[in-house]
Amino acid sequence: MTDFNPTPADRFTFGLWTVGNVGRDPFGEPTRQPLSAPYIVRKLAELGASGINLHDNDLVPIDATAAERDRIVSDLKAALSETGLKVPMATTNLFGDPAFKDGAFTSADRRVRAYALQKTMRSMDLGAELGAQTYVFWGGREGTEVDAGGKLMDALAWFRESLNFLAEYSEAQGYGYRFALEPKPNEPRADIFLPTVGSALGFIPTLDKPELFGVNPEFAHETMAGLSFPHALAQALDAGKLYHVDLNDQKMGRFDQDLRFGAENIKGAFFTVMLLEEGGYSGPLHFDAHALRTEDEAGVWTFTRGCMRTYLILKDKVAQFRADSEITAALEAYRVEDGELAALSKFSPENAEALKNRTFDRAALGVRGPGLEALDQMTTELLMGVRG
Ligand code: XLS
Ligand code: MG
Ligand code: MG
Repeated sequence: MTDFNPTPADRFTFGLWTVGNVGRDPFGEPTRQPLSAPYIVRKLAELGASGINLHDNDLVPIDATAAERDRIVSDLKAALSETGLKVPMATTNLFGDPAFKDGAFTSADRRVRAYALQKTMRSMDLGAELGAQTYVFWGGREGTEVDAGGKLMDALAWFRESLNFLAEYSEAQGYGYRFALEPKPNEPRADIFLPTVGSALGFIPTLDKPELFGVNPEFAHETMAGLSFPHALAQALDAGKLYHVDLNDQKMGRFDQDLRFGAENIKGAFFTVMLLEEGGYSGPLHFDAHALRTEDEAGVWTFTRGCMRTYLILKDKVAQFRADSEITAALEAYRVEDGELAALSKFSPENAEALKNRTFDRAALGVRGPGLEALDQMTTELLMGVRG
């Protein structure tokens, strides 16, 4: 693996909405022409991706007739079977239409909540028809600008009610979906419900079928919250709840940028790849990012290649990190073990008593330098390509 050319075995996926992003922002019109779904599929296959993901309306316009829907879906299916690309994940656009301006599952209007359920069931049908196994819920409009409506507690109950309904629907239809909640702190709402990975992990056990629900952490979203993405990822892995992942990059304190993976925080990207490769995750590696608004179509494909190439280079760096004897020795020195204390760390009344009576050399514990400067400098130099 020295050419860093991806193949489907690398499990890289992109959203139709990511490579298809036309460069619209709140202040400016699109800068690129829309690309059709079959064209995107063929291009991604050429570049070595393994799949595409979609919102219902990335593919089928919200006002399409049944006949139009069937034609669009069959054109996509033809491109999928021609290229072997898969659709591992699907999701619903519950944020674009004005009907959802004050929330979908958390709207204070029962009619909007019911419409959101209907739209999601239809979108789940579409995903299942395309073979999707993971279903993502990003609650883009589930939030508030002002709390004067007094719905903070109700909103969580309404959210729960909808997710419980949809989990039952998936089982009744035999779809077998695993659901992944995608947290985000803000944008487009001022405050979005379930703003961080930790919030979503706390909410899941309150659902009727918690085993069907995990998280879809996104690098940019945790960064927007001022948090560390690798920390969020580790907690999701530890909980056995990493059901999907959205890879991209982001400058802290900015609007939602969806930058190319590794474009900004290369060290964060490195530890992300390390966790994904070593933490037991075997799902799709999804890039939820888009080319800069400045770019033309050629820039979109440069961006696409760049995301995958950076991941593969960092995967190679992880292997180099693990094979580096000086780094391994420093890591070993960082951890201090003591057999007797390890035995005392399992609770029993006797162990508790023994630990309470133990004498520790507190001053010595505070004096030891654990070597983190050296470890971090070696990591930095490895990433800069001057080691080994
Ligand atoms: C927006 C989200 C969105 C979800 C899918 O910030 O990242 O793209 O991943 O609805
Ligand atoms: Mg995002
Ligand atoms: Mg996302």
